[in-house]
Amino acid sequence: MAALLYSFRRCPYAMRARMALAYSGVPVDTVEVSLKAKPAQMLERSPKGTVPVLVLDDQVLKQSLDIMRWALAQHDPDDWSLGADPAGQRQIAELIAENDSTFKTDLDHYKYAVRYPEFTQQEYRVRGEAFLRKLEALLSEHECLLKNRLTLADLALAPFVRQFCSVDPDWFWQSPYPKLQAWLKRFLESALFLNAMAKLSP
Ligand SMILES: N[C@@H](CCC(=O)N[C@@H](CS)C(=O)NCC(=O)O)C(=O)O
Repeated sequence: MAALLYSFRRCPYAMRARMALAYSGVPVDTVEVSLKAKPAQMLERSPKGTVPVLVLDDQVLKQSLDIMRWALAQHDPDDWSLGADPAGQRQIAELIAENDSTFKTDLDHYKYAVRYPEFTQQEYRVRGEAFLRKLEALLSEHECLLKNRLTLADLALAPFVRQFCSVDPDWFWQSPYPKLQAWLKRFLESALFLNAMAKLSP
């Protein structure tokens, strides 16, 4: 049986999983889910009810990062996982952990500022900019986040930076982060991203 992916097109976690699976070349059947009407079969397999979910013959992966890592363990032609570089692997893990915790919180506050009225949207943006500055510094050293080529970190983070940009694109594209802008632009124009965003009907 081909692997089965439950996905939601605009979800940044699902995007990173779709890109890693496409890159690995593993055949996958994708089911586009409506988050308002999740399929019963998906909920049976993963009661926590978040996407993405990857159903394999012998296991069900319920976290986007597990799906990315599983895909790369099947086939990683350009060594995105930095297989022979334990220090690089640690850097990947740390960057993704920071993205998925503090930056994701700052992003949600910025994006949904009306729901968090203690601070203004601009104040939430300023919080998120700490991470943008960190990425800008990394991108001043190499073309991609950790090397002069893509690693798992770029693909795992880019969908979230894209969301941050989308909250106020005029602000983002004139912000003092030129390396980050160029990196995001390359990502948005990449075949990997464009193919992962191709429309499927629910
Ligand atoms: N830690 C999970 C988070 C996934 C997640 O939160 N996905 C959101 C969509 S972007 C979701 O499914 N939310 C459930 C809902 O909105 O009902 C992962 O990495 O896969």
